[in-house]
Amino acid sequence: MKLEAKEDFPPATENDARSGNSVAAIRKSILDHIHFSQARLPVMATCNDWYVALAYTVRDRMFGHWMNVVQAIADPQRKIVGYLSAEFLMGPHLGNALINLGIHDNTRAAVAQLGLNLDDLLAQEEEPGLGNGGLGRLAACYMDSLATLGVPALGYGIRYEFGIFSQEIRDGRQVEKTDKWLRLGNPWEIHRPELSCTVNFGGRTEWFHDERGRLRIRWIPNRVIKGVPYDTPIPAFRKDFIGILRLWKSEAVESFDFQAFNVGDYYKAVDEKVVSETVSKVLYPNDEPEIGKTLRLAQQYFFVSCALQDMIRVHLIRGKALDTFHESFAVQLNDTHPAIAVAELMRLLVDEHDMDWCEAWTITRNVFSYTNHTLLSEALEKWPLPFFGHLLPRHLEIIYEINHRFLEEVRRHAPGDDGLASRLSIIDEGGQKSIRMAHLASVAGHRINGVAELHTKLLSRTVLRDFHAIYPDRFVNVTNGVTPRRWMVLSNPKLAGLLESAIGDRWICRFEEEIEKIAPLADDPAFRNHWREVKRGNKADLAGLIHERTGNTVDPDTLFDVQVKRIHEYKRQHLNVLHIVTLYNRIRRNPNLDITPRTFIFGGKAAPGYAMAKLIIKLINDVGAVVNRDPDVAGRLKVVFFPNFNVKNGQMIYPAAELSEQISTAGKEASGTGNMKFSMNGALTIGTLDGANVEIREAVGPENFFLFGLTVDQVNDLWGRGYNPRRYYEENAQLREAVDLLYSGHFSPDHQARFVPLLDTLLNHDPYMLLADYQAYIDCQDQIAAAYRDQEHWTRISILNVARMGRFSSDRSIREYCKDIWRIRQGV
Ligand code: T68
Repeated sequence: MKLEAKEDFPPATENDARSGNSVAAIRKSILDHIHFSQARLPVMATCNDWYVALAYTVRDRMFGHWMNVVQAIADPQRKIVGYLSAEFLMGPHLGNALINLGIHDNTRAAVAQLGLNLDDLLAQEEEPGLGNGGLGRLAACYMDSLATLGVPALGYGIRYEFGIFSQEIRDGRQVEKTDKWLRLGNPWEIHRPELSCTVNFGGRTEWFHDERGRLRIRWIPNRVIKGVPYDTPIPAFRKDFIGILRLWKSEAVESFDFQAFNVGDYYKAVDEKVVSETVSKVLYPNDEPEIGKTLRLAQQYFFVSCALQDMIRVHLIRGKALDTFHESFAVQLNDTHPAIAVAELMRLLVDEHDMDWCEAWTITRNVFSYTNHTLLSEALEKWPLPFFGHLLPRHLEIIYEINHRFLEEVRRHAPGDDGLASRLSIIDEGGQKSIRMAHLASVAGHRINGVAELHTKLLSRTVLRDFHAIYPDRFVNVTNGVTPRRWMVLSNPKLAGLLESAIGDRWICRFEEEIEKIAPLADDPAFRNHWREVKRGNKADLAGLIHERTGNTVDPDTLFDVQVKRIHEYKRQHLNVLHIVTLYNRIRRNPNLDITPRTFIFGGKAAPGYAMAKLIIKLINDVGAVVNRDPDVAGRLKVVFFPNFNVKNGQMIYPAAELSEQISTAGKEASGTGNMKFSMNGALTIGTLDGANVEIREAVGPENFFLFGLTVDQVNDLWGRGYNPRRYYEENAQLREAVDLLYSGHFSPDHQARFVPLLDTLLNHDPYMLLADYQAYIDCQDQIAAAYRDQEHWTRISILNVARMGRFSSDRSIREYCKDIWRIRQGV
């Protein structure tokens, strides 16, 4: 089907008053929206009114592109990506849209003509924090690349009313505040009530005879809610194309209200509404145990069911029969959170659309593929059987059937190997019976991918080893990538300007081929000077922001050593603290010591229920408080905890960093993506051989990467031999001195024993092997301190880091997904 623009409804064009990109057209459009959308006199308009008017102005300019996507979605020849993710951490839309639409400069001028400053309007936007960290941000980078590569894509997720909590630091501790991001409205989304779906929960199943006399099963739910989609356009970089982010809000179904009203029970009706709306109310922080969290499972099923109903609707609009559904859609499961989609598609095809099981299974297998983001056993999703059956009785039956048929296949493959069958089973029969969601996703997915080479290798040797043994061809690696649009052009305009003056602007969307062209300039002293000026400017900007947010004064001429990411023991922020305490001890011993002055910048949220992570935040702040005010230190060490690390703050922090801390225990970080953002912005990395660090080091060259620490094999070997952390403490005077100072209460005079739980864990168990890696880390940091003194050499390495980051653009990742997983041709 081709959608023709009717002659009497000509499409909007560039020159249209409504959508033109000249300064005058943009200015007129903003004023129109102040009047027609906000109903304000310009003299009375608030900063938010101007922001909203500008957001609508920008959004108007995407609608023409939207129509191109509608064409592509309606074209039965084109496969569509359905990206299913419980999280999309998009970050603020306005700045990104101005860059991608190519109207940044004209907008700045138009806004200035209205007597306003664009930066104030950019600051007005509340960040949509609909994700926890890397996984959600990856989904956002992928939406940007899908649009930019012209691949028709629908990102499906949940329109949480409250996103990730916002973090305040009080007395050195994390305090969580609810994130009321929708308080002042959201001008980027289009409400589409006509595309609503209903979703069932609970109840039971029963057999019945259909009109043709066949015995079938139907689900009699005891609760029905409605999913209402809100669409946000995700603009391509300088192309007439967008991606659609379709997020679902849960609401009460009208019929429920009516039932209650009919019997005069107004309060029951209102209660129904409240309960229904709860489903999309709040994002769960990661690292919280999921056992017993009915709402979490309800959320997963809710958005996945809406998404699949929506995809089936699109497919049928294309005029095609359901048996070709897999030709219309490739559906990616972003981790196991949407894995219930496997059972839901089977239910929709078999129960609702009367399809034969085997045919439905073939389609399902063709449609889905699964991305794994973690090897940590505690993070692998499992749902207890009775609990699951209570919420989704029909899906439990379907999973049993899928499992039964799968295990038959396994037994044919390896007759008599009951151990293999029980290890592979979707149902974990050991202890409390539960459903292993990673197994469900792996049985169904025609492709299973890890997110970095090392991670994919470990995945097929550990967590999914048995799957790899029987289905080796399903496993592929797609190393993560990040978008250079947001993480360079938008967040680091000074660097982008310098790059543009040197090699033009093709690197922005052809990063892999173009960015290496700056490598020869590493040998050009004038270019290196410009490079340093850019970094110095970004550091000064960040220093201003640090002062505003924390009251700390930091010196932009010190080495900016940065670790920003979720707070987790495996990421080892406390190893970084041990280094700080070690330097502090050296200065206390010799106040005249000639050390390279450093500013240590930390940022990140701890899951509200993760006590150890919260204690690490307190540790950073307590150590900072003492070090920062010690006169002997004389400003040579500064420690700051930047509160509320999120996308907006990240955009200020990455460009100012000189050293990127990627120091997880080898084998624990699936990929990392912050490591890529830092390096693209000219920071050098200190890192272990973990996640994508391995590939970053290969790309930039081992001589331009500060490597330390045990490898995965060495870590396993040490566990095998019996790891005794206390031995490292006893045998290493420097380490002992640091640990003892922490034990002594020097940094916590108000509560001497504050850090005992953390220190005892290190000495007695040390599950992340900080003590084993301590000396290697300190030695490596000493080398860095020396290297920083040779600024010409440091700058050279910094330039080479950026030049060699081509592989880490999310455009490359998406090309690989298209080719190896989705079997999609690229678009416009
Ligand atoms: C991250 N995972 C990986 N999980 O830790 C990181 N978990 O190495 C990788 O680079 C990134 O994914 C992208 O692949 C997460 O961010 C979560 O946020 C999460 C959320 C809910 C439940 C479990």
